[in-house]
This record gives sequence, structure tokens and C-alpha cells, in this order.
Amino acid sequence: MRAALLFLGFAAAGMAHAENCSIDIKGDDAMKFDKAEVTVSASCKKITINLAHTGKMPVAAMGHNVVITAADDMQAVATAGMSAGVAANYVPADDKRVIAHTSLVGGGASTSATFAGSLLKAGGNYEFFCSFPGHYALMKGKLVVQ
Ligand code: CU1
Repeated sequence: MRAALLFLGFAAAGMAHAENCSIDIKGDDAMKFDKAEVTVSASCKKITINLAHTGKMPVAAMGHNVVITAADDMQAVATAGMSAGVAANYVPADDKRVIAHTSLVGGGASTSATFAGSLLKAGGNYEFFCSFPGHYALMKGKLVVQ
């Protein structure tokens, strides 16, 4: 009896898993993010991106940001971001394909950005990537919404 109650307790705890509303990513001087996949909850009212650049190189040489788009839009937004230039954080202005993005930071710096959770749909196919020219080939990952 006691074992059965314990089991039920664990099962209930497993179902009520905590809501995750933050995307915590580190970038480094080797042009890498520390994660290839991040999961957020579809129920989040707001989602915060926290990017920490753990390297030492300056922003002009090894700047990183985090941009979120539908997976199908990643390449086009990365290309448009390159044209937008460093003053625009390599993110095209007023581009509806950009769901969210942080500013560009260099080594030792951190940045955050918050966006409405309603911009993401459960089960959607999203990517996060760095739009610094040439970086998205290596610095990208899957954003899972569940
Ligand atoms: Cu980067």
C-alpha cells in the first residue's frame, strides 16, 4: 500500500513538470554555442533569451547574438542580417520573420531579450542562431516548443 502511494506521488510530480520560459545559451571564441537544442513551454506568457559570451575576443571579431526564426526562414534572415550590418546587430530591421533576437555581444559580455510566448506555437519548427556573418553555419540549434 505504502509503495503504491509513493509511486502515485512520483507519477504526479512527473506530470507537473516545471514550465521553462528561458533560453540560456553560452557562446565562445571557438564560434560555438553550448547547446544544440533548447526546449521552452508553450504556456509561457513571456520567454527570455539569456546569452553569455564566455570568450575574450572583441565583438568586431567574434560577436555573437541569438536570433529566433522559423527553421525555414533561418538562412534568408541570416543573409539579410549580414546586409543590415553591425550597427543593426546583423539583424534585418522590421523583418516579420525575426521572432526574437538579442543584441550582439563580445567576449565577457552578456545580454538578454524578452518576447511574447504567443509568438511560438507548440510543435513548431524553430531555430536559434547567431547572425554574425558566417557564424550560423556552426552556431545554430533547434528550439522545441512543447
Ligand atoms: Cu556568433
